[in-house]
Amino acid sequence: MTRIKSFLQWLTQTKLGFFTIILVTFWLKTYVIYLTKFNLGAEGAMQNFLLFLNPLPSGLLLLGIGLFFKGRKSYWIMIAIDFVLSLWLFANILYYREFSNFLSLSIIKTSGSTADNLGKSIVGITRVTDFLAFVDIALIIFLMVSKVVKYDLRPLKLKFNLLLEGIAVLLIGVNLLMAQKDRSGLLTRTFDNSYIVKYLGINEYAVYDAFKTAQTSEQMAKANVSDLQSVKKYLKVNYVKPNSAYTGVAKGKNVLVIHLESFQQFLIGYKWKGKEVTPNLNKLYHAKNTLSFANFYNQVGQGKTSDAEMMLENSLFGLQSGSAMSSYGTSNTFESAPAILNQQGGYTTAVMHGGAGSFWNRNNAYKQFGYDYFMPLSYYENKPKYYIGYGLKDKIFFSQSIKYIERLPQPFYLKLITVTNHYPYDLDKKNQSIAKTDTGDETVDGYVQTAHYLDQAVGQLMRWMKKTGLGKNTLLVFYGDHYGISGNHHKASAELLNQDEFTNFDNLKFQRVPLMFHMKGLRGGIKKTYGGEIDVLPTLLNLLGIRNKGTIQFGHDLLSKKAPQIVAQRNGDFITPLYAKVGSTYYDTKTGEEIIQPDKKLKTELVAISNKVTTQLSLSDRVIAGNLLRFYHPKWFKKVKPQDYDYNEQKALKKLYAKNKTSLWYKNHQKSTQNKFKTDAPELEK
Ligand code: GP9
Ligand code: MN
Repeated sequence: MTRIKSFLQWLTQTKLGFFTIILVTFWLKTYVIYLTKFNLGAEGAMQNFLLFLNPLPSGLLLLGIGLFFKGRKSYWIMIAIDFVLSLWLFANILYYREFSNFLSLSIIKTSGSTADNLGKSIVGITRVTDFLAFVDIALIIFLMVSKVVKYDLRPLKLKFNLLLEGIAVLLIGVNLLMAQKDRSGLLTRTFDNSYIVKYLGINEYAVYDAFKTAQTSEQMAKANVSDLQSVKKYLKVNYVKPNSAYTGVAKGKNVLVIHLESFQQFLIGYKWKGKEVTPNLNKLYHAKNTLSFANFYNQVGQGKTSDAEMMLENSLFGLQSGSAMSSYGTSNTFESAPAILNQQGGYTTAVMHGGAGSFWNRNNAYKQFGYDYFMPLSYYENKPKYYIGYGLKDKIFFSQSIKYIERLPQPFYLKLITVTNHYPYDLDKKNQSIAKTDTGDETVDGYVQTAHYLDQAVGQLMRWMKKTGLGKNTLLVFYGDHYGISGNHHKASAELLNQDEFTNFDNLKFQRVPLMFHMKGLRGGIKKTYGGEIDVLPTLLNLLGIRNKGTIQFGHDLLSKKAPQIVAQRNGDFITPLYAKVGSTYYDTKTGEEIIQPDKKLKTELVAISNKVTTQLSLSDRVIAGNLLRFYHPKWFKKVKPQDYDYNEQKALKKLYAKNKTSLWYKNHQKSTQNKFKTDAPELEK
């Protein structure tokens, strides 16, 4: 009894006791807010442990500053620091509710109006429980006013204070190491702000974000109009006229882009145990009204999916490290596909994805791209059995997307981002309908299963399109975003391909992914042209008959007779119909043999190609890092204002459901076409 009493006395009557109260309440409050106000998706013991731990180190460090002061001041400084931290938490609670993302300096800086808008609606979106963010402060002030807590005016030893700060820094370090171990590339690859909060904490996120923002604005400040001039000059010299035989063949059609997650070209036609892995896509690949590309390469870097998107929407490369969409998507100016199609073709534009809206910073970047709608996971009904890995299972995702697709005013430009065929290629038993491969490499063997599942989902969507007639006036674009089996699985990859070995050159060729344009009446065929993701936008714009001269795009029309056919990889490797380079080794593309001693002429040629590749990449990097498109004012393009876009579900759906005579729903006698989508998804069985 006396022990408890003396502990309470210590808590309330010594400075260190007070510090303990303020630190522990701050810690617990933050943790409760993590669990109740954000969707951080902590999985497994390590992530849950770090989520619990992470408010402590920064709390110790920051609140500890108060200990350096003397007398009463010390108490009030701690409270003031607590208040600032709580305010940050509170602001994030509100922002997160509206945007499913965390506040970023670049948002506060560049789009004052986002803050304005939020300001106006703050009252509307605030909930009583949000004030939990200040509950500890209220409690502490109450304890002080009611004199339960008494000032202890004795100063603490400087050495002791420094020791506490030292421990805090050490804890931050340990936290960081544990986080990096669980999620490598956490700080460099810029996946998702919520990852930083989950692993490191909301205060560390603030520092991380400030650092990133400072870094990007410094690069931006250095850039000027003359940088854009050099890019323009380069693009002008390297301009390739598109193939006029294809110009406008898809004019005015809907464009439906199907993002095939982690889907490699080798899957096309691949059989396992006598069974086709992707029968629907195989059929499409060979169909007479499909333009298929046999030598189409992914060109992504660390930004993976987001790099693929960056290339497809902008014909700009991803960056050497991190994700361009994450680092620059919030603040940069772009001249992207959705905005171009909207302005030049009256298209309504939308992205649907059964994963988190904040992943790869989509919910900010899409506004800069000019997407009218973005429907991430929060727009979908989610149940534990619907979800796997990074999002809804594709069949569920498609089946629930129908109600949005059919409401889109036509013509539309729509991208559906699938995700079930994603590492680690896990699929529940009920959804498995082809055997795993038997290389013994666990990360590889499930790949055919999830790919098969994705293919079935695509088949179901296609049948719905046929039944509803949507297929008649839609140009379908299929593309694989990047490899599914990384270069760390040479042995298993050799087995899959039924080869004795799997060389670095094989791995380069393994980077091929599908690209198919499918449309009723399209003059198709399997093209051998070498190209990559950077080329999709110019090719698409030509098919749609949309002017594309003088734009800042690094790709070329793949159907052009003069397509340069030099396919860059983000690390500077390349492949052409004749030569390839991996690291410092050159290969003969036809034979796959290393070119050991090239003669002088060949050597010069190889170096010239190599230089072209690096020039291209670095100029594209300059466009992004310098935000050069802000200096670019072509007559035919109106700048996109991100504040014109709002992905708030209620508002967006109200707009979408407003009667529109061009929508599929309207044309179907104002009835849903949902019943025409047939799926065998076991989760949806009655
Ligand atoms: C997540 C998904 C996966 O939303 O698009 O991205 P990836 O890991 O493939 O880059
Ligand atoms: Mn991907």
